[in-house]
Amino acid sequence: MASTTQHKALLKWVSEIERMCRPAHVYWCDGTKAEYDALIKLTLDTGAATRLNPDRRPNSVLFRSHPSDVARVEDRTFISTPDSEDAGPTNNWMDPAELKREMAALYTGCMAGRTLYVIPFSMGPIGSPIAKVGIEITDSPYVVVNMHIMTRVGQKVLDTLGEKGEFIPCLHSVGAPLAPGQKDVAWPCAPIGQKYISHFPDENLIWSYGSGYGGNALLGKKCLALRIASAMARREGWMAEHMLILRLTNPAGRRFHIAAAFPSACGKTNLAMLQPTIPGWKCECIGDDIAWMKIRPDGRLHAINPEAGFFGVAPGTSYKSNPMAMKTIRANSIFTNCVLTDDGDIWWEDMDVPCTHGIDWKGQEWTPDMKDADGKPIKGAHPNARFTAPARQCPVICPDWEDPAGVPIDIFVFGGRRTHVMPLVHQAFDWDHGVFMGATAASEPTAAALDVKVKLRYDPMAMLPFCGYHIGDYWQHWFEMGDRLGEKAPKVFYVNWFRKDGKRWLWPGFGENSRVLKWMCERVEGTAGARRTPLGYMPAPADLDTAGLEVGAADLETLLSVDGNAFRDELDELDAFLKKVGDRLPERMKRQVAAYKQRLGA
Ligand code: GTP
Ligand code: SPV
Ligand code: MN
Repeated sequence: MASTTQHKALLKWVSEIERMCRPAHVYWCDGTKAEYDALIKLTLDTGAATRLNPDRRPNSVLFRSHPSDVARVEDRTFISTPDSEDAGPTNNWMDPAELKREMAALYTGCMAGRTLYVIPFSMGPIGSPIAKVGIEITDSPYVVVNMHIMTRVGQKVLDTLGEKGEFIPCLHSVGAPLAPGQKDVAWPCAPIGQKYISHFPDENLIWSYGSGYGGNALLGKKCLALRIASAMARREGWMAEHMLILRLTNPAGRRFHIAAAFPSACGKTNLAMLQPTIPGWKCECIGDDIAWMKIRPDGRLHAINPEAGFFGVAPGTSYKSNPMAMKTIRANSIFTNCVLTDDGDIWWEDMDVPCTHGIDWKGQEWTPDMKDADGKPIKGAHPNARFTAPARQCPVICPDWEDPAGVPIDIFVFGGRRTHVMPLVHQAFDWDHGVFMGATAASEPTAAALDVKVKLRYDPMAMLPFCGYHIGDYWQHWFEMGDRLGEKAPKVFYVNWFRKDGKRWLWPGFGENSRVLKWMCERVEGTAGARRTPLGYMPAPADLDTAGLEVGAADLETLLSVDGNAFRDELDELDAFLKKVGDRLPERMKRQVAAYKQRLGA
């Protein structure tokens, strides 16, 4: 398609990029189904994708990435502000001029032999006062079809933009120019040292090079909706968070809206689509990864999901663990790095039925008994294999999920993956304590980022890889949002579904997590009991609805108790983490740390 916009700044930007990247063709996306189908057909024709058996998985395809391009690359992610101080201690910084020079050299001629796609997209319902428009330029048809599902793409976005509307330019290239006559590979990308995921928050600009995968390439998601948006949100007085959003309705019909921040691959999609195991409670999904929140005239914090689809972790997803996700991906979905079964469907580890033979994510013959050189089982799907599916296909999508005004948040939940130490749930004494809880959230690493090698890392508000500015300023922003919200601020909780005893989970998780959410709602209503601990308020076993729950009394006791020694042992690590934040560590955070140590008797 040719361009249909009269927006001068947009046309100028696209032609500048075209001059630099020198594509063979330029194509403006219209967001239609015909376009989606044509691009899927293109990826099938070139061998980039495999069509799945339409009887088993209608209108769905499987992609296999290059084995080096399977997740976000945090070491190659940059926050480029004029002053290095403003990126803060948790981000990689480069001088904007230098970074642009380095990247421009790579971008020069990088789209040779390829098509430059211009994708006009809206994060949030088109026209919502909370939504933002982005324009992604990419040379990857995989990115275009994924953006079709994950965002709202098309002419309507250009119409909303008019001739002068504001947009966030997002430039992406897989970084693999084709010489004349050169045959393309299934998954083009650049070597790791040439990958750059760069953000210029002062200019609202994103430049990504060298990776075709997920958050590195679908620039509306982590780059725009979190890194750039978090910096905008601070300037403009709102919040952009790595949070799922759900609506829980109790048997009396009262609605509670919950937003929960867990690090990547720590349970957001699963909680967002939760099927309560307790009678009479209903759960509906609004979003599974990102929340944009503004204080509305009623004084409350309202959240929208800026995305339109789910880019979810595949392994572990099953009818047993997350039936609603399984139903969401029954058709019209894109799969990346899963097993291809002999009957042309997809499979991954811990799916309901075992797979006895297939083609693994590397394109090799695979059986479940295969072992690597160290004798460890070879996984068929990559641990960060993903599905991309339209949110509207989720059977429990909330009828109000696209309400431009958003939903009022009652409860914030923080958490992480801790096999030891951290109890099942606790509640903050007040807002400032809640900010402290979120700020000091920690988790064991997962497959969602390639380069995290530590045993445990602090991941404040699950935003460590996604905060587009100084983390100390980010915490200060949280404190100030609390001041503005006052009595209407959400109540804050912390959870850990991942306690283990050897290989055994202490807590069954998934649908049973509804018991913990129920306790939270009852705390908000003032009806549930709790005991005071050094961490915060915690339920005694009797305060939790355990009817029909198959967890032994001893396990429950472990899950609901605080091992003071274990927390005192972690104080040195905590101090070291907070010291890194330097002189932008808010005074209110220092007071929280002191109070916490006092409660622990340290
Ligand atoms: P990102 O998309 O990377 O942001 O991840 P996420 O936070 O949405 O994580 P997701 O819900 O996809 O869960 C990641 C993994 O954790 C999956 O393999 C799940 O099966 C597993 N998981 C999720 N919830 C639970 C739970 O309550 N208990 C246990 N044991 N595992 C869980
Ligand atoms: C995450 O890593 O938190 C994700 C997947 O949601 S990605 O889009 O690749 O960032
Ligand atoms: Mn995520």
